[in-house]
Amino acid sequence: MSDSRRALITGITGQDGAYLAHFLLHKGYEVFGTFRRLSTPNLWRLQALGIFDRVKLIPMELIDSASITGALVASRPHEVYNLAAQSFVGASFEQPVGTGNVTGLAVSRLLECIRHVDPAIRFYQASTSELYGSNPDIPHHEGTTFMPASPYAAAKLYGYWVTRVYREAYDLFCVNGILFNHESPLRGLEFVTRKISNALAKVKLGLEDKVVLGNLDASRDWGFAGDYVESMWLMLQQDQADDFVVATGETHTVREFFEAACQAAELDPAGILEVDPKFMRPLDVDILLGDAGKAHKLLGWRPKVAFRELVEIMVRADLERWLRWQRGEQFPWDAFNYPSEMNILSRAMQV
Ligand code: NAP
Ligand code: G4F
Repeated sequence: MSDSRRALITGITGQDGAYLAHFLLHKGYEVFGTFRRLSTPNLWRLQALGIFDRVKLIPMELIDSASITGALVASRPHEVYNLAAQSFVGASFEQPVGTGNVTGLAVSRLLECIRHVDPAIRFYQASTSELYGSNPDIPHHEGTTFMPASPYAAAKLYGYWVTRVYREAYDLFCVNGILFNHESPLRGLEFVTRKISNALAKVKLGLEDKVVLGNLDASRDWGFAGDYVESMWLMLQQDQADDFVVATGETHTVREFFEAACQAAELDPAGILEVDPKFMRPLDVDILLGDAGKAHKLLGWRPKVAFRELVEIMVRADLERWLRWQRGEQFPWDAFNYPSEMNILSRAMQV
């Protein structure tokens, strides 16, 4: 073990895990991260950021307390960032029990292990704006009433409260980051922003002729993931454990995101958008808009990338990927893991 500060990131293979690992390495941390055993490893984001060789990977499964204890003992962290979760709201309607276990109950497993292994560990819980759900009272802030509107949000509500309970009952340094949507070129392809940037890149290159979406009227407060991971770290550097909203303070509909992305790709939006009810949820969140005033004041945190720039970054990145793929290049990328991309990838290969 080195003398530098050590961080353990659960879910290091995900979007935020990769950006946070990158951020902490730059701060001089020794970074440990957990991954789960899959039939095909999912390490493309760490490779894309060029940090795969610099992080120490530990196998861990959130439903297995023994593996959580094992990860804590192996890494002896000063800070734990709990980012691992079943994080896709849509899937939580199909897997409500599994989501409750992994996204909710697992927070108790982690906190209980921390309490016994080393109660001095500082703990960050990835809470979410989805907690506000159907509460129309915007902008949402730390005092706004939670009204979860999905099994995912209900599970996160459990995680939020149990984090507070351990703070108060056992005096552990535990915080909730109530982060509003944050996106990037490393976002999973099932989330609407990346789905749009990826689909428009294919339309631009003549590989596809339309983009098929669900609810176009939903409105989200979208920021850049690379900015948001800094707030996680800042929360764990404070004298007092507390909970913070992290947001841009701007909200846009899915339709607006689509139109901005068309502009970035220099495509005419007319005629290339289709709505399919299969992408509608049994219950959706109409609008999210965050007031990050407390984070501005106490953490000194502010978003750097604005909406238009975020859209442009994402569209540019996906265009570049499909161009590289057309040139036959090999590079870290997720399209090959998605059934939605398979017919295009295989059709083009036969040509
Ligand atoms: P993500 O890309 O979906 O990453 C989720 C991570 O959790 C992945 O590393 C995944 O591993 C891991 N994981 C899933 N199930 C697991 C299990 N059973 N055991 C161990 N690991 C498991 O999500 P993200 O966008 O980075 O978000 C990070 C966290 O912030 C999540 O908790 C999410 O709910 C929360 N959050 C996200 C946002 C946002 O807008 N991005 C906003 C608020 C809160 P695999 O790679 O193997 O799948
Ligand atoms: O991109 P989404 O799937 O993200 P959602 O549901 O807001 O959840 C994300 O942000 C949360 C923070 O608020 C995180 F806690 C959570 O882990 C995740 O990162 O959907 C955004 C909106 C929804 O209203 C959805 O119904 O876009 C709408 N939408 C419209 N068409 C679509 C689609 N969503 C997806 N995924 N795919 C569509 O075709």
